[in-house]
Amino acid sequence: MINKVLVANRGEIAIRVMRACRELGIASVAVYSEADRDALFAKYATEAYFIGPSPSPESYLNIKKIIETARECGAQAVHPGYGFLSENPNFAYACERAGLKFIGPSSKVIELMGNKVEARKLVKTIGVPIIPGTEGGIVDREQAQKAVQGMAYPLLVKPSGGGGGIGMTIANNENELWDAITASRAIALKTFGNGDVYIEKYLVNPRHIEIQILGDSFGEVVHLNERECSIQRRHQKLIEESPSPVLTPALRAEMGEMAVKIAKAVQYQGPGTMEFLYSDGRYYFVEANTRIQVEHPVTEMVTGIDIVKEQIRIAMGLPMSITQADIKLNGHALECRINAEDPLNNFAPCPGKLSGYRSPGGIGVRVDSGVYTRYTIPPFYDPMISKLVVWGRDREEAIMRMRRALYEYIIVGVKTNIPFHKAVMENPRFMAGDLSTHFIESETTLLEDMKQIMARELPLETKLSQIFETRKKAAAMAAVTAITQLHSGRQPSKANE
Ligand code: MV4
Repeated sequence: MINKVLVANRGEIAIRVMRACRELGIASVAVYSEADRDALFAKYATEAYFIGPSPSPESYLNIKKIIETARECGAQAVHPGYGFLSENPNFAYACERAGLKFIGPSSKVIELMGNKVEARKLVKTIGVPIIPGTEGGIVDREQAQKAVQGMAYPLLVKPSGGGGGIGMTIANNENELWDAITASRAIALKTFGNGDVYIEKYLVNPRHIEIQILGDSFGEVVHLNERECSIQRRHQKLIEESPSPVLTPALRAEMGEMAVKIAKAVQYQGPGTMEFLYSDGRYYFVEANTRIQVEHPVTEMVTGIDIVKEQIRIAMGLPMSITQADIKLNGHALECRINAEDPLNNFAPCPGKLSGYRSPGGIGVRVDSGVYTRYTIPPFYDPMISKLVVWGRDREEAIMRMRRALYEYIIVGVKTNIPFHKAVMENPRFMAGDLSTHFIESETTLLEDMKQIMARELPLETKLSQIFETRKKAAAMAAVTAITQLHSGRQPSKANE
């Protein structure tokens, strides 16, 4: 029985989880750091406990303190959210040992999938395509040369102990190979405490397509179709969508089946994501994520399934409320991650006080956020303000709706990446669905487009900051209307749908 869940996370995802708890009639417990005394998630919870200083190693990463708090308040389960301890097998194991249900897969599955070489080996044996490459255990120059014999350059050296692109190093030729291995190993050792690396053929311009799966304790596994997450910068995703503009129904079904096969092979429980790279009509498994992901709402919008609610039901030992036959793809969803960062200063984080804040609304708009007007975004954590998610009957409607929502968004006091998102929503290649993981670098006009958008809006921005600083509410409403007048631009084409 679960009637109280401790949420070992903060911000919008903590609220997302607590919302699911409320709908299930379950009490939620927040744990918060010094910097989060005024945070919304701590107020939203049925109970909230202070767990330590602002730096996350002393609070959100403090396994002992979190487990102690869970036991003292009588929670039966712990939800880890994403980031922080969500993919730490030691935390899952510590929960298991303390008699707390870790809401996610078992510590064994987290550990297995956390080792990229082991995950690769496993999916290969069950017939899932992987990128041609080596196993781990690269020790010296000679053995490395041997391991890559017959493989064409460029090659990519990847750490075995952790994913997300950290420490990946390209080798363009034989002369660069050992340096790439040494560089990758050093980063791997420092960030993951494991210097083992493996080598793959480098895909020059792939798309990132991931399959959302759900597995329950009865061995049932379903897939909820794909999300395309190719628009990213330095391994930080910025825009995600579902369905992918590039997948055919046949390929979608095939990749879905492959993802289910992987999950079944490890008796996967809870929501998970199988990450694939897509290039020239082929797809390859790259890694599995064993957590609820930031971009899960995109899938919720097109399937109508509450993934977090299913996750909690699964943790309670209940069967999923859906079968594969119930899962339909309805329309199109887009997500823009709205970050407090300066788009004109290399997207540097820009925490601070939101002196004015009004999020968009209306048909087909969902905003997942943990902020409110006059809240101060602390400098200690990731500077995401919200996830702006829209639904449309097709991609074209979703893009028009996203533009409309972006123009409604009022954030005064901190710089945000909204101008960047506006520029992308009017970019011809984006509109045509021509995406790749190198989209941002290769679209050299984006920065200029963004500057133009910002220049166009400068008078209003100035007016808005004056208004919000003097708190003239009626004037703020007038400015909202005025901002929507700026809404203009190219129409997305249906050509590539
Ligand atoms: C690759 C690749 C090209 N070739 N592997 C980065 C995150 C990690 N999950 C896999 N990643 C990549 N693996 C081969 N053999 C290019 C990337 C990659 C990437 C992948 C997904 C999304 C964004 C990316 C940005 C740069 C590189």
